[in-house]
Amino acid sequence: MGFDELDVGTIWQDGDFVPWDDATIHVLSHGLHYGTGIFEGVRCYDTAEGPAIFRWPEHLDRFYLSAKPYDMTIPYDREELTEATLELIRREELSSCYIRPVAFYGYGSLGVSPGDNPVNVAIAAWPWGTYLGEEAITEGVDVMVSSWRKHASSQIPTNAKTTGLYVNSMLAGEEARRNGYTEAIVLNKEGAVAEGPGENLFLVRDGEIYTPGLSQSILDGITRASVITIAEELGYTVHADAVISRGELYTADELFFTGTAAEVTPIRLVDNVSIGGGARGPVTEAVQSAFFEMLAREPDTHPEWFMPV
Ligand code: PPE
Repeated sequence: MGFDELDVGTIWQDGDFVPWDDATIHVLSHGLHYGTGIFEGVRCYDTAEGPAIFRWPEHLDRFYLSAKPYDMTIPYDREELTEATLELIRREELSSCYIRPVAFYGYGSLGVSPGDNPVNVAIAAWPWGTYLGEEAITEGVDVMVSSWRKHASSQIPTNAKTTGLYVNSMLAGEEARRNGYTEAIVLNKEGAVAEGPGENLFLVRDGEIYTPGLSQSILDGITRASVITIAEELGYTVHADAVISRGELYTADELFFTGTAAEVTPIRLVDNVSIGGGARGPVTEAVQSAFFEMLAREPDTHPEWFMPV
């Protein structure tokens, strides 16, 4: 996705709405050198009840929680960030968009200690379609088990959405794409399945659903939590605390990714092994269509998950 072709003019930066091209920072900003930032990815959908942000309070919760291990005080409260986001979407007249709040240690001094450097905060919103390609949602994607392992949570808090963490995601994803795959699956330090570079992972076997537990070095995905709820409402048994071995990927009946950007994306091939029938499976399809119905709010099954714009 390139920004050049986007018709979005404004970004909220440190309390002000500024023209898109002016939302810049100093090259000696701490966060650029040391990855000391935290961020969120949120989607606003054009629902039957009007434009609405999906699970905003949960994303805000995670934003503040991500800052905690880094002793980073975000100098705006929830109301300020909520107002800024709503105002941004209204100004840009976006009916559906991706929202990217980011906070990082800014410019002041260098050296690993952030010292008294300010914490800068920005929020941008722009239209963002499917994450893994137009056909991914129906056809599924081909993925590769990365040779890179996920950070252990003893090395870096993997439950915080830290900018620096994503160099690992980039390495894994690019390795997969160099090898002709669309995306990677990343194992944790113990060799069990963790997640994708920017997605949580679900496995279907004998009609039941499994997903790695929070102790497996995964992000506590908000789409993951929503999909668990929806799958249970559909009557599926969900094992949300699973430990999944690499071998179980190849023998799974179905696999799918979840994430704000990826939504629910089927996986049809891992390494060179086709999964199930090599196409989106029936459980994935059932969960996926309930998920997209919920997002369209037709029917309005989870109104409590939406904040109107
Ligand atoms: N794991 C990782 C590592 C991850 O980055 C994401 C979101 C998830 C799981 C799913 O979490 P959730 O969005 O709360 O369901 N990845 C974000 C960034 C993607 C990007 O390329 O940038 C996202 O989907 O917004």
